Order: sequence, then C-alpha cells, then structure tokens
Amino acid sequence: MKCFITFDGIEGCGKTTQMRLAEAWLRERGAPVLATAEPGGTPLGRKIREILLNRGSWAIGAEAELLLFAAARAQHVREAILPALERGEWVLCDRFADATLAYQGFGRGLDAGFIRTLNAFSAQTLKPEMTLLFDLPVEAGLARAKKRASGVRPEAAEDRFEQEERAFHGRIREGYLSLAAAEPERFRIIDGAGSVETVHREVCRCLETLPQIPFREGGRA
Ligand code: Z5A
Repeated sequence: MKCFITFDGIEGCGKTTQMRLAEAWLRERGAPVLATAEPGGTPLGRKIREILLNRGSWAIGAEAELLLFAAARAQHVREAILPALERGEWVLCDRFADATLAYQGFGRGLDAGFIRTLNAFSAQTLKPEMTLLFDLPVEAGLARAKKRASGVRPEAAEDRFEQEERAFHGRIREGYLSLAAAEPERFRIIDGAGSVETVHREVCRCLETLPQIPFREGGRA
C-alpha cells in the first residue's frame, strides 16, 4: 500500500505539525509509515542541513545552495525513501523537490528548467502521489517562526532562510501557488491559517481521497 506524500509551504506554515498528526492518523489505521524530512532524513542529509542552515559563519552562494539541497535529496531518495516504498510503507516527507523550485527558483532566481532537471536526477524521477501545500500569508508564517525562535533554546534561533527579507518569502509563496496551479491533480492547497485541529481535519479529508488509504478488517480503525 505504498504511497509518497509531501508536505510543503512557506516558513511557519505548519507543515511539520501537520505531518506528525498525519503520521499518527495513518498509524492508528495500521499503516506502516516512514516520516522524514528534507534536508535531512539520512546521516549525510543531516550534515548538509547543518551546513545549509548555518547563521552566517560562512558564505553559501545560490548555486552552491542548490547543489547541496540536491545532494541531500539524492542520498535521501536512495537510502531512505525508495527502500521504504519498496517495503510497501507510506512515506510522508516534510519538503521535497517543490521546495527547491520555490526557494532556489522563485526565491533566488535560479533557472527553473535546470532545477527541474536536477530535481529529476536527484530524485531518480520519483514524484509524490500527493503534495499538501499549506498556504497562509507570509506575515502570519514569519510571525509563527519568530515566536518559535524567541524561545529559550539557542539552537532554535532564526536560521539563514528566516533572516531573508519579506519579499523573498513573498516570491516563494507565489511560486508554490503557481506550481500548484500547474499540477492540480497532485497538489491540494490547504488553508494553513486555521487552528491545528481544523487544518488536520482538512489533511485527513485529502488523505481519504487516496486509493491507498488503509482500512482495518471490518471497517476503518
Ligand atoms: N529549503 C530550500 O531552500 N530548498 C529545498 O530544496 C529544501 C528546503 C528541501 C529548512 O526547511 C529550510 O530549507 C527552509 C527552506 C529550505 N527555510 N525556510 N524558510 P524546514 O522545512 O526544515 O524548516 P522551516 O521551513 O523553518 O519549517 P519548520 O520549522 O518545520 O516550520 P513549519 O513546518 O512551517 O511549521 P511547524 O513547525 O509545524 O510550525 C511552526 C510554528 O507554528 C510552531 O511553533 C507551531 O507550534 C506553530 N503552529 C503550527 N501550526 C499552527 C496553527 N495551525 N496555528 C498556530 N500555530 C501553529
């Protein structure tokens, strides 16, 4: 019953919160699930994540940034995602190739055609069955991220992307919406501004439309 679903959107859109809830919801129904994230999901990916999200200790140009995300994805797909799908698991992924088009393409202005080629190469042409795009105004997302960063843990302070100007995040939001408009059969746009519970109900409604949705014997768990 394998199925690959990605959770995406601008900073602070709530995708991580929602992916965790979706993971629990699927497990309750007896589905085997791999919940993973980009950049990350493998030891190499986590090292690359540390490099990418640094807070200014070294320069990373847009081209190098793109290639590092692609490298993390290539290892993630080979080492974690494809094997889980081959085992028949559901794979939930916090960000995937759409994030590269949104951030490095629409955000940084790198060539979208080249990014698509690189995405296909690094993902071994794997595409999600469904992409949940959590949409909300940039100000609302950044306010959530700021609130989280103002917590006590120093490692939770603003990362390199959170420090970008508002216009950068605006281009990314518009970019995601245009990606969704171009592939309506794959994308589901979810209003991320609602409460955690409201958004979760909407996520479940989307998941229930998938043919792979698991049922226990005798009905839904
Ligand atoms: N990036 C890239 O440039 N290119 C790529 O190819 C890839 C990534 C793959 C790290 O991503 C950066 O990498 C990211 C894009 C770039 N930079 N930015 N911006 P990440 O996904 O690891 O980090 P993130 O974007 O900062 O996401 P996050 O920290 O996981 O946040 P989130 O998933 O959007 O939201 P959350 O953690 O679920 O919630 C954020 C806060 O809001 C938290 O305190 C929650 O409790 C709260 N929250 C969540 N939902 C709600 C609702 N509904 N109401 C109120 N409050 C809420």
